[in-house]
Amino acid sequence: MKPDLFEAPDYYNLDELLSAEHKLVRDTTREWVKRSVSPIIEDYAQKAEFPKQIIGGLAEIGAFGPYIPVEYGGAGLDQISYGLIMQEIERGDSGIRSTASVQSSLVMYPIWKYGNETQRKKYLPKLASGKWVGCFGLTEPDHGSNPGGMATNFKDMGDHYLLNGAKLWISNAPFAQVAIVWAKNEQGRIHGLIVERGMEGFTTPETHNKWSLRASATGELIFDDVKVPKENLLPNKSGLGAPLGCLDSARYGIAWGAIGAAMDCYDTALRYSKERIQFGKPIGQFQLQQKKLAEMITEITKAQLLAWRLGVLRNEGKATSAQISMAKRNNVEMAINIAREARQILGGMGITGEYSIMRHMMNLESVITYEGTHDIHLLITGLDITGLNGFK
Ligand code: TGC
Ligand code: FAD
Repeated sequence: MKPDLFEAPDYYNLDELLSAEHKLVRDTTREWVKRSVSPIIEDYAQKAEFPKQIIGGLAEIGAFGPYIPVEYGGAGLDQISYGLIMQEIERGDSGIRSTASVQSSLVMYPIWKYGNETQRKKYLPKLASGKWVGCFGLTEPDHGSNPGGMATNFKDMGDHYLLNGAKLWISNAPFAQVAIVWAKNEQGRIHGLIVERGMEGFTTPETHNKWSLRASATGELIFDDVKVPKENLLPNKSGLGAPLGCLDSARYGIAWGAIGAAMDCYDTALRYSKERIQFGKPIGQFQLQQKKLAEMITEITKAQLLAWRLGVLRNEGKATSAQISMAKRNNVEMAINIAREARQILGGMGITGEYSIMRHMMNLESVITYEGTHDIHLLITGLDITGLNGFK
């Protein structure tokens, strides 16, 4: 792969909206990505393997629980810093951002928000330091967009719960030490359970043959009469709103992350357009290529403004789930379109692993599907503005 020469576009001087802490967090993450992700990522994507050696580095830059309080091992940062960390990591690779998103928003967040103090003290420091990696089991083979229909269930056996069922498409599953699992009790109410690797009857087979997120490990969670200690139930929230609350935080992170992937594609295509000569001129001099590049920077700038404003609203505790859906949907579509256009600017070179664009483009096919598909987020906006439910 070519050396990482990334320079971030900032067409509207958005840096002026960031605090000194935001810029420090962003620049530290950017440097770490250049040093620890860029040199190895293409190789790991080609091998379809998650680079486990970067877990310690992710913990050191504060990517595991950026907004979790310091007393539990988190970085105690605000929502804009969290977003900037996701942006910079996804600039390197969406699969690496996935690992950080899942750990922070889908594992640490529910333990912090819905767990008790004993659970917080037991799990959060281990997760923040990267000693343990977690995963989040909501999706099932027959329940993807409609998680409320889930079949995974647990029974109260007096001194423990008995868990049965299966989850599919779970990021980090093949190597995670702990899983937050969403399951129905005998009354059909959804609860979160903390399931640890090693519990009898719990297995995590890996999902192979992915053309997307190849540097992220994906798998199943299978529960065959797993005895879960009663103290592993998250006591402070139940119902579908509990897992959806975690998704709000992760979807917000993706709205920023997608900007990172788009910026990398744009920056690569811009540089290439000035260096590649055809018909005696740099291809960047041709109007058709300028149209592509000008539209890219316009869309990136709009996405940056959307994410920043959403971050301000989240810092004030005012962002709605529907606002988060709009940003996730818009920014991921923006990124995938830019990846496709940028790939064309590189001509044949665009399909090789010498450049990051094709990897970003394939990764974004997962990002546009997970955490709520592109269609589901449109329907969330539709419901919000009309009051009419288009899902069912
Ligand atoms: P609905 O009746 O609308 O709602 C059920 C209850 O949930 C509440 N609620 C929310 N609460 C918090 N945050 C949200 N975003 C919420 N949205 C809804 C709602 O108020 C209600 O509460 P209550 O108290 O009245 O019961 O539910 P529904 O069954 O009609 O479904 C709605 C729908 C389709 C929007 C929802 O189920 C959905 O978002 N589906 C998409 C599923 C999804 O996003 N799955 C993601 C799995 S995790 C993943 O992909 C991780 S990838 C990680 C990585 O690698 O980065
Ligand atoms: P389906 O729900 O079957 O949807 C198929 C199509 O139908 C989509 O186009 C969808 O938009 C459309 N559709 C569905 N319902 C409607 C409707 N009401 N109206 C109109 N159109 C509709 N899940 C986890 O729980 N944890 C994870 O860590 C995780 N990681 C993932 C990693 C990867 C790489 C991938 C690909 C997925 C991951 N997922 C995870 C699962 C992901 O969240 C689901 O794939 C996603 O929610 C969609 O579910 P589905 O694949 O079953 O598609």
